[in-house]
Amino acid sequence: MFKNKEEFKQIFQNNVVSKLGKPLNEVSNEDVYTILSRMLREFAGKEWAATNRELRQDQEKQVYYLSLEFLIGRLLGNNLLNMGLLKIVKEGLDDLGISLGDIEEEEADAGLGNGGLGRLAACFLDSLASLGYAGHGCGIRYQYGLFEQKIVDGNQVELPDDWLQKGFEWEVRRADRKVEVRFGGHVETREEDGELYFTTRDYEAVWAVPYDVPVIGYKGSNPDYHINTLRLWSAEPVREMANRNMGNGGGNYYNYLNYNRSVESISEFLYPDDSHYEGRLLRLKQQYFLCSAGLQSILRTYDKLNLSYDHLPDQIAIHINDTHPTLVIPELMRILMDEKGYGWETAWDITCRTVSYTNHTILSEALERWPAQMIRELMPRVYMIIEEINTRFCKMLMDKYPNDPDRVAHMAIIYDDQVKMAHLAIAGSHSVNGVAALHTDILKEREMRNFYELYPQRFNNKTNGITHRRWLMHANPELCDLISDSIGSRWITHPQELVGILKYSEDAGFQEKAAAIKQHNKQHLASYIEQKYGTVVNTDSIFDVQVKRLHAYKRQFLNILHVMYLYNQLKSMPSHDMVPRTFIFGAKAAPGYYLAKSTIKLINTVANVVNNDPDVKDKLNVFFLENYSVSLAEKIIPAADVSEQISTASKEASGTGNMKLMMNGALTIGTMDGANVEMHEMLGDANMFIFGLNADQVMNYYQHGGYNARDIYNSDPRIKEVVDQLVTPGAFAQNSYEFDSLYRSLLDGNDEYFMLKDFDSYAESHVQIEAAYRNQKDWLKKSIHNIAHSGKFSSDRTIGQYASEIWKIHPVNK
Ligand code: 26Q
Repeated sequence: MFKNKEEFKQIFQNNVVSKLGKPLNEVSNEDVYTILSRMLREFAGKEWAATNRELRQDQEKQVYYLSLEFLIGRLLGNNLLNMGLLKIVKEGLDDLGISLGDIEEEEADAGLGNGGLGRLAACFLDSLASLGYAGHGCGIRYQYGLFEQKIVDGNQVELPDDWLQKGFEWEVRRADRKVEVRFGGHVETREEDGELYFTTRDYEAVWAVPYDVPVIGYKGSNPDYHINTLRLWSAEPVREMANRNMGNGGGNYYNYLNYNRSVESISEFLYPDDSHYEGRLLRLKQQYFLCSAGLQSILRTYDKLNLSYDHLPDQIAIHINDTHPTLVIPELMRILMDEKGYGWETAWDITCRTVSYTNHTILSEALERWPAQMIRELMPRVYMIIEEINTRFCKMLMDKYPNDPDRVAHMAIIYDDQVKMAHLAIAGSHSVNGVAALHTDILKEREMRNFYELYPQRFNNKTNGITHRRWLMHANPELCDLISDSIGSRWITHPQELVGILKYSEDAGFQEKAAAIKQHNKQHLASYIEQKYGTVVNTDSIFDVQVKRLHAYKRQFLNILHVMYLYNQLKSMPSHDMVPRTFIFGAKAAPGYYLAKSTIKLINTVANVVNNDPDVKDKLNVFFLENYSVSLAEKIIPAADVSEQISTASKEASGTGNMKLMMNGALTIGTMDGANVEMHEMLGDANMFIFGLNADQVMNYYQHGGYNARDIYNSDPRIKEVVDQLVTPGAFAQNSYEFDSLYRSLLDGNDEYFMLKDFDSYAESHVQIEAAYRNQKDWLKKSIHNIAHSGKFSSDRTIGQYASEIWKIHPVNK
């Protein structure tokens, strides 16, 4: 590769000439992007092969992280960073009059995920590789990622995300490693010497073709690179199926074309919903496609070891990211029994010791329950095995709780002709974890209490984390340099050592530099907004940020109601001395989620009024930034002063945006929910603004009633005014119906998410934020405390815990 800037420039220019046949002054940014990423990929390729060789030789235990989502975002900048080449390349390109930042903008985001769960998988891959673990991702190469969001007249419009259009430079197609996945057909059972044998006939076959993406670990001062693999599967038709469809069976060429279409649809798009499970056949097909293909390739690698399958759990760990890949459990059972000749008991033991499961939600509407009939038709043999798992599981329960048939019914895997995937996942794995302490407690004490009583040793907590390499070093390089200049750079490999900057929390010099960096980041974001939307942004205002998927429980609605209240206040008291605020939103709504889309419309409607009212425009601004994505997050988060983490307590399993914002020095206004609780544990009331009901209070209301939203509406004039404004044409609404369902969700629906209940204490916290911000020295001290304590939330800590406590793996010895 290249060891210094001059070498880089030489090689880069040679590539430009040999690959493009153009002089340097004629190349476009897109050309530069392509050349640069190819250079890196080729270079990484050699190191990748070296890691693979090493893993084979050492016979290290391998982890496979199965996930329907990997929200990896852009790779150029991060790969440069992790390879230790960022500085050389940036300066080299500068010399040639090219800005690396502009080149990075050429890359399409790999948006193969909805939100938290998908981004967590991506952060985990970065930590696995950076810590030197043999841990790989296994997912689907969706042709279309999460939709591109446009705002038209204040409304969300979804466009297909054609991210592969210009090619994806980081992937390698491995047609030689394709595997066959089989759907449908019927099972033939035959008995021989007292043994039963099962064969599936007349199935439909599809090819799963892997595309491998190198996951390059942070090199730091290591002599070697550690490069794992993210293997993404793409569905392709099997040509021989043409014979079958066109042959004597009465089929014809049109059948084959239909088959082609239906195969391609398997990996065509990502389901754009992160909260409402729907029993869609195509989604189930995607899930089985991933499990079957992933497992075949995992076992093929294992076969090279020439060990008996008794040793599988010592060599392989399979982790399922929520219940979406749960079918890996019956699929592994099928292979062990039907193909490897194991009996039930041993196969079950091997399976349970191999698989582990993470739960990411307690929202009941998100729990997967597939109609039994659907699974039976799509994978008949797998369904037989699920039935047998259920029969044995229920029998065991009946033996254990002979007088408690209700409990057995509640815990059954198949009930009411539905397969409960969470029950299957718990029964068939050795570890079940929640993603924050509070979330795990709620699982153990409420949602999965029966399972916890049955298998207490399986349940454990692994509080989520984020990779500080992308979210601090890459997104906020100036802050990263300030930290390293002050405490050295050991924190980069030991992020908990960020606490070292605490000693500078009141240091005027450090504070000034931190303030200047925040200001610079705010200007950077402001120019993005000004360029894109043509609106001026007041960079002397508090940047108050809420960026995440749009969902009722996340309460963007509460935020905008409060903005409406601030506006009303300013209008009625023009001389009101308010610290200027800029409220920034970024959020995609599931395309079929009406209330969420109405909330987007409301935010844009309020923005339009507020930003165009000369009475308030110096003090209050609202921006909805369209198409929130990983790359946009990297622009917004370093510029934030305030982080809105305001979910109804008990609803947000963890949250990870909260951690990213904390790490970049934003102060949190939040409820005692998810990982906020653990942030508060480290920060205390002095450095965080906690408000609202806690989880116990919320769950008590749900259980025992006693909340009346209308009472609050009637007794608090601030609330009555903003709620009425939703349906009264005038200040905001154009007519009485466009926000009617939002209005009704509060009053007729009795405010399921306690927005009105929490409004007063939320508003009070905002008053405290304002007061705190007026004291800049004190604010900076709080901000530095946030950065200092964010080390706990590095995904390196999280992955270390998964590795030692669940997967039992060690870093590969170099
Ligand atoms: C399921 C079946 C069919 C179609 C879609 C789905 C589906 C897809 C995505 C269900 C859920 C999701 C995503 C859930 C998610 O992102 N959960 C978030 O996970 C984060 C990482 O643990 C947590 O921090 C968040 O609190 C949690 O909401």
